Amino acid sequence: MASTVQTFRDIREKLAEGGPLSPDEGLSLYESCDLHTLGELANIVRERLHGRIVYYNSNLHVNYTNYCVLRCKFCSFYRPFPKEQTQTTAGSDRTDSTPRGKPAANEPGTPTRRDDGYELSVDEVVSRAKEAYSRGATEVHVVGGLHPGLPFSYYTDLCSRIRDACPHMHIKAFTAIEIIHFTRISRPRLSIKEVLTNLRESGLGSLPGGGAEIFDDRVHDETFKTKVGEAEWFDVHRTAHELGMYTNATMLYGHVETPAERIKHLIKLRDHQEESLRSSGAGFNCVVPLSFIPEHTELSHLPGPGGLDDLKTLALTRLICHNIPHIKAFWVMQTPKLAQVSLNWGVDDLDGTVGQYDITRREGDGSTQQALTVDRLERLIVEAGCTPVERDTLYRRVIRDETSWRIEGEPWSVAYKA
Ligand code: V47
Repeated sequence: MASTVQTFRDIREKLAEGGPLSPDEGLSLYESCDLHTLGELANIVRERLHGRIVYYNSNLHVNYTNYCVLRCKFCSFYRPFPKEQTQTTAGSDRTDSTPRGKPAANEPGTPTRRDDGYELSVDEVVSRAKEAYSRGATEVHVVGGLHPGLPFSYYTDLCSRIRDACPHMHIKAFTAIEIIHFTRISRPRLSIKEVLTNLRESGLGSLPGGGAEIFDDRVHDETFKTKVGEAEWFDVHRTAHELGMYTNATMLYGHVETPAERIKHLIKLRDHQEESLRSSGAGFNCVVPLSFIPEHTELSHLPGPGGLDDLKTLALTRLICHNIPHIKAFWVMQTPKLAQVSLNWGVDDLDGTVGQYDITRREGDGSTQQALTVDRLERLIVEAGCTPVERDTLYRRVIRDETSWRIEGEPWSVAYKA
């Protein structure tokens, strides 16, 4: 068997020539304890692509409902929809509905409560987006559970009303799983292409990467059996790419999957990217490895990944997905401190200010706000020896002064109150 030193030497040569890592090379890197060399290798790729730049954005996440027809074991966010309400709301137009319930906010240390379901009215989502836009946010990221009662018009209205209220705000919304759900609830039933086209005409700009989890049948059956599988996830992203729409891709790691299954997942993303870039031009903008947070889930007996595993996984993602431009550490899941360290392990993006996030919540963090200021994001980046660059969703530079922002190369600008 080749020594670790020899393996690293071979891989370093291959990377210098721009070659892709094989699954075996990925696995031997993951299994090696030499975390520093792994970081150094990942940084060869990252610096070739971006130098010392680290991107962040000024954004708002909105989770419009936690009602969901799925029962994913890794998820602490979903709430079952009360049966009688399914009958009264299914098929009805609830675009101006008042919110039911309140955002889930289990106190740390308390058992998961199943009685705090909520759905936000379109008015409420628009008002949150408007507030963020008026303070200079360039992106709204909207995702939610698979609500059994909201009609497809809720989602198209949501996009068109945000577009009308916030004309230059990029709407990144709906995971592939939600898009499949929309094909099922639309009347007459629409195809993936028709759903995406309708949403795009209503203002949708791009798709986030959620819902991918781990592309493996065993892991799928064990942890998210009721959710559609990888074929449908890729169908949605393929169709989006064919329509010229950029998307992101995630990997939820640190639960029941093995390191080899993680690597297989990343290779599938890389292969898909190759296909998309060859045939459509649009593709994945970034990979977002999501660190599993076990609290309040059916998998709460698992420890979740430690910091070293986080770093190794982020570095491996950079090395394996060499044809996907950006690797994002979503600081809400990796924590700001770990995300900062990862900037020297291949990561070049930190997501953004976020504003509020309801899908996951770490034990010990009792606040309902999960937000960072631009100052804090920039400080994290500078302390890591990197150069912060504010980007929009499509990784174009945002040029900002105290009262307005614009995108490099665009003729318009947006006034805001700092
Ligand atoms: O699809 C659910 C994951 C995802 C847990 O595209 C969990 O830029 C950890 O996709 N522990 C939603 N993860 C979030 C997401 C995302 C976030 C930030 C940026 C982007 C992007 C995408 O969160 C879900 C699921 O994979 N998730 N539960 C959990 N307990």
